[in-house]
Amino acid sequence: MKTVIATALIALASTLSAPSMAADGHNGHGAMPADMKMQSHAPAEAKMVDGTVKKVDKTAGKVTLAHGPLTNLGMDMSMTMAFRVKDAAWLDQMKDGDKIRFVAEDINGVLTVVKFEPAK
Ligand SMILES: [Cu+2]
Repeated sequence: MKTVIATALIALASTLSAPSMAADGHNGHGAMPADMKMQSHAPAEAKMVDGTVKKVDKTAGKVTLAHGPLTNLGMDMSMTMAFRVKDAAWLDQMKDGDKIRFVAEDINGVLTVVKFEPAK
């Protein structure tokens, strides 16, 4: 039993210290660590937000986006910042000034666009 509790605490500690916790939003299920793990990065929870492409850096695999609030990442206001993209091919579909809709997540400390579509 002691071992089980210790393991659970370690899992909880690493979950809490991981920046990706913010991706879950503040749904208040912190009392159930196992439950939290299962729900992390569920695509259905992610909401597409508007962004404007400022700079595409294919060499670095990054795009700079002016974006609205990304509440799943704890960003409550608009800002301009660089993101990695999950699929490098998306960079070919983006150019300066493009309006897009996207979902970003914190993947091991790297802010990454995990969903993307051109805005109509
Ligand atoms: Cu930001």
